[in-house]
Amino acid sequence: MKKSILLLLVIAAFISNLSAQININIIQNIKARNITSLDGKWHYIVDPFNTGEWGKFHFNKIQDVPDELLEYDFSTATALNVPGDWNSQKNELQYYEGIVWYQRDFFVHPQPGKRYFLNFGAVNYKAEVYLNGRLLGNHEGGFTPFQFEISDKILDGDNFIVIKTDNTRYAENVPAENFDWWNYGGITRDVVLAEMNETYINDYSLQLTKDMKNITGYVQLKGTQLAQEVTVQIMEANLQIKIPTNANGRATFIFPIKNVEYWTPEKPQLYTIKILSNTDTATDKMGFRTIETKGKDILLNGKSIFLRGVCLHEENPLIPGRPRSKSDLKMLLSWAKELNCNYVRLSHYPHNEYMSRLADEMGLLLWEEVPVYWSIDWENSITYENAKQQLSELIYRDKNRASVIIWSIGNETPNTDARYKFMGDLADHVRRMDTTRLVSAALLGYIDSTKTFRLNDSLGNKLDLICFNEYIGWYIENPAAIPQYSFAIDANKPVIISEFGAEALGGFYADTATRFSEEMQELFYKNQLKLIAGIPALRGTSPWILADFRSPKRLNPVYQEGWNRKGLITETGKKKKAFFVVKAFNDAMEKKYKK
Ligand code: GCB
Repeated sequence: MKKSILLLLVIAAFISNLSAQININIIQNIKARNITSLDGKWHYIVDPFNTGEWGKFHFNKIQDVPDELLEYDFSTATALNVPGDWNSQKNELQYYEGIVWYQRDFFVHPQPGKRYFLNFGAVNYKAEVYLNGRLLGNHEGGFTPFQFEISDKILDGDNFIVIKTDNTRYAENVPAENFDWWNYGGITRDVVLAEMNETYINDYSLQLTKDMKNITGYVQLKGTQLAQEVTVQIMEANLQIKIPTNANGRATFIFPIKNVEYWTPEKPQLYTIKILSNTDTATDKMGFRTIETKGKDILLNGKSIFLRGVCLHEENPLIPGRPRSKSDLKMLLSWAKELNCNYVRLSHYPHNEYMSRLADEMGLLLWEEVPVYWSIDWENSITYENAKQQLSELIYRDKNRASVIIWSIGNETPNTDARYKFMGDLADHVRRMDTTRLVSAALLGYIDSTKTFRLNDSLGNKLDLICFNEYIGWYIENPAAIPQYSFAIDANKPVIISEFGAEALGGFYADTATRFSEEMQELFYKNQLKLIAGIPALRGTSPWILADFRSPKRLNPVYQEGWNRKGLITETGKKKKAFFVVKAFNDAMEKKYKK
């Protein structure tokens, strides 16, 4: 065996070993399995005093005899749509933070020899899940999937699920108590029931090696027939490999590629992946590309690129609320495409899995992030484990997406020793889980007496990119003053300005010196883009933000009314003047990097 192949095999085994140690039990790409959707109407009870715990709401009692005292009743309670946050569905729940109980029935005929799983795309923030009155388990973190096996609890015929959801903010949570977006609560993503064979394909990974010559990865079975032969096929390229799984159900592989076109934003080539075992088949769509940095450059498939981006919240401003379907998400990414983006920063928490799958199809590179945002309880080991778990769940879920090139471990965090330890450990953790992507965080800088922006954050040493947010011309002075500023960034790494932006109320026209006017926002972008274009290592920008978004922190009664107005697009979907300034910049950068 060639030395390089041997080394790759060792690396593949090492990676697969590490991911095996992470405590995640989720069927990869569950939507492509034998599933029943449990979306739709769920009964709900708002419970600000946690009465349901004492009243045992999880038993879902129905009054048996007329004199029975029952102080709750799901069967006659009104319903909320799932997926969907509660805030945008009921006027009286717009500002509600606390406990809401959800309940629904489902009917199933369990088949002999099959296994059954309940899978949730996301519940914000805590979920306590019961099936037929029995506790299945808990999940914490509002933006990542979780799953329970219910084979031994499912009944033939009618079943019921009760979930206690709670989006109360606490200082030890991730995110903590203070953040600049709406704290949408509830079952915000799809719920599915999956029927699996006794031994099934639980997880798999396929990655292009750094030399772009091989595909490396693993297949993980679960069940009792763990030692099998599995086949991995890349259909359109006519490639296939057969490999045995070991006693733990794991097969690692590496094989040379032929006839594979690399994935790029310009040509987002995806392949049908089929994984076959004696007891199960899994399918997926994947693209293959490499991403690395070399000095000040970001190399996609070995070629220097510029990330023409924009930041995004997972919110449909037209609702306004959390997106409720794939088409809501497609609308957001289509707006980014109209801005001529090849890149999107999915801030500040893991977005819906559909987002990265759409980005794979549409040709958008992604920055994905966990909500380690502003002030976190840095010295609390439980908080650290929570952040690490959310990060692991995100990486586990999206590791096969070609679009995802950056894992961000947080946003605008204070430069202290405790935070360095917390986030430095997160960075190390990411590198252990995934060696094929870049690690980053949106850092903060400072401005010295000569109006020079500088960075002095040792966390930068742990990261592949220099990314920072800056609001010169909005929180600091005004847009007309921007030309007086300069940047002094001297590291030999690519620089991405992960945020810069200014607010404008769509349709409010005035002069460039008037706050919240479209003209002031337009001038802000003209001056900012001129200024940052002078940074020699600039390799990407993600203006804050694509569309206006709701935030309880934005209280100006005339211009904001609970909206952060830094969108390039209004809450009704209209492009502001600044949109076209950013688009022109993107067009110019596209031309420059085509050469
Ligand atoms: C920031 C934050 C972002 C805010 C934004 C703003 O620096 O990262 O979450 O929404 O500023 O509008 O102030």
